[in-house]
Amino acid sequence: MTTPLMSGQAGASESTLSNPGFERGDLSGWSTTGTAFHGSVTNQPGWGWGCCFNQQGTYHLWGFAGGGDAPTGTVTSEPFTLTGTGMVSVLVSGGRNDDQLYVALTTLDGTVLHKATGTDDEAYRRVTWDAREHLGEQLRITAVDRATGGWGHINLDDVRVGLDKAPARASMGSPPTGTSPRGRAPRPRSGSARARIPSATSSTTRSTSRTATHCGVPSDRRTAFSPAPSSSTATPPGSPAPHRKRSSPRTA
Ligand SMILES: [Ca+2]
Repeated sequence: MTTPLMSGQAGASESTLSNPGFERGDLSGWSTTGTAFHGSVTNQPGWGWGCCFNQQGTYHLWGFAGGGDAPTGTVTSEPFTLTGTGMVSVLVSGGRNDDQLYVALTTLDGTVLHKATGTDDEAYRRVTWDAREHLGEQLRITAVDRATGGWGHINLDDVRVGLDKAPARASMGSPPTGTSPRGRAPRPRSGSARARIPSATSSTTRSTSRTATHCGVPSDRRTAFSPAPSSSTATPPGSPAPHRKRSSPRTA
């Protein structure tokens, strides 16, 4: 019912990434460590007992597909130059663990600028990062999986570089993380312009402490991440909420 703010339907992203949405059906343009993402590029629309991932296009990176939850590892994109609007957005889903499962925007030396974990849900949601202060720089996208237990996987699709407009809300942070004591459901606040984008200050000498905060991993799980835009939910039109299939009820 809510219409997406951003036109996520726009086919392949125009970025300098050669395979930003895994539409080549493989991991070309990406490099891995470990085994978590081996065999994880899939065209599956659902995860077996539920549906749907709602990936962009045909293929996506389902962290579970290769070897389940147990394997660990990383997958990292080739470098790209941040151009256009300075926004970088990704589709993320999978397990929720801010420290062990996340997709990150990093510098070439691996410094994390922004990151987002899953929400214990396989359905993708779009996360948009305002990276305007890094326009012109070379960056990468990395997915990290250090988790081995239940929900120990992270999924990624459709990296969009410099295409999305700055969201109406602050996008400094990342989506809700597992460390939030307030629970997992961000309160929908339709229409409330909750935060302002400090566009005027984006080119000024903003204190680097902000970047440092993100890079340095918040000391004691302070709420460094603002809630995700509630309007870009992972529930697309026509998609039933994922539910567990129970054993079929017995009828007389
Ligand atoms: Ca895709």
